[in-house]
Amino acid sequence: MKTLGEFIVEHQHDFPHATGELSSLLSAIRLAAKVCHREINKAGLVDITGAAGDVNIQGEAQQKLDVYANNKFKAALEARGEVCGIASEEEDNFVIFESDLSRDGKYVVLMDPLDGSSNIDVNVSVGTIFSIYKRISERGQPAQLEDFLQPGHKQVAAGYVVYGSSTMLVFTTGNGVNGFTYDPSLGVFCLSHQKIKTPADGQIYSINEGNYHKFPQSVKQYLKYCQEPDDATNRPYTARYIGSLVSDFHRNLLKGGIYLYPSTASNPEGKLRLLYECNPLAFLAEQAGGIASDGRGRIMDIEPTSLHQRTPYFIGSSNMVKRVEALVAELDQA
Ligand code: P6P
Repeated sequence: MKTLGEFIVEHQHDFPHATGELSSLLSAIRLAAKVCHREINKAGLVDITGAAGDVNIQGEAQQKLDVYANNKFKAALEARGEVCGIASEEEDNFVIFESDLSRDGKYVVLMDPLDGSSNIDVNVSVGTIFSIYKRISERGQPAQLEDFLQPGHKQVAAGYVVYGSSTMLVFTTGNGVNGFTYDPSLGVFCLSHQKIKTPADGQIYSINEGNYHKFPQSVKQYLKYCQEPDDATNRPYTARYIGSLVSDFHRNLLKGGIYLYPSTASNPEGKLRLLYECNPLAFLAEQAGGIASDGRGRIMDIEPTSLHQRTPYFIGSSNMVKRVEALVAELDQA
């Protein structure tokens, strides 16, 4: 059995420009994940579920656990000094860490502290997503917006915590994807999924088909392909949609499959946020042999223009995403 702490120490020479700071940063995320695990797993027992009464910048009712998770990850990251600021789905603007210790921090972190939180009250899995960049602005100065608006291919690390039937932390520093399962009796994350590789083909598609009539023609054609019987290609595929991105992504990563959240008439830019949902999972998908696309190009090549911008999103098994891209290209040329 290898713990996450042992793994971080053992592999820190793999980390870009390894100086031990990224290791310490990952340890801060590990701590916050344990604290959130504890609260999420007793959410039904204490009055911590339900709306916190506020509305976030997305116009979504904030769940108390959203706010709790945001505060815990923010506090854990600020306490270590490696991070000069964070951006979060739950924060209107980026947050500068003011202490002298943090002002000189080498990294910024972007996160969705509790994705899928509308599922909390019905006991469905939720997740934390995080993305780590080296700052661009001068060390010793406050973090700047430019530090947060970097394309996804500049990430130095990314990962997620899925609070499901067990709690797992899955991350990459650019040297493959590894998964750690939390053992609450010991209070440690143990290496359980080493060097995760996602199958090039899968038989699972994840999409909210309730939006069918608002989908672009290319997506409608892809759904028709998924549903057509064809023994040679193991179709019809299976529809699996939890409504919690981290859970759908995690299952598809391990088993093969594709998650689709296209643009629709009501959401022309799609629903998912580029910086703290799409880019971190894209880093993981590519490290595991998969693909993440906006339908026309690589998610991690998009040059961001705002913190909370959205993008159409197709991620998972490479051959499945490539098929969607081919349909989009075909219809673009029609
Ligand atoms: P819809 C949760 O709000 C989320 O951001 C993802 O976790 C999830 O995959 C998606 O939105 C669900 O959106 O429109 O299908 O309810």
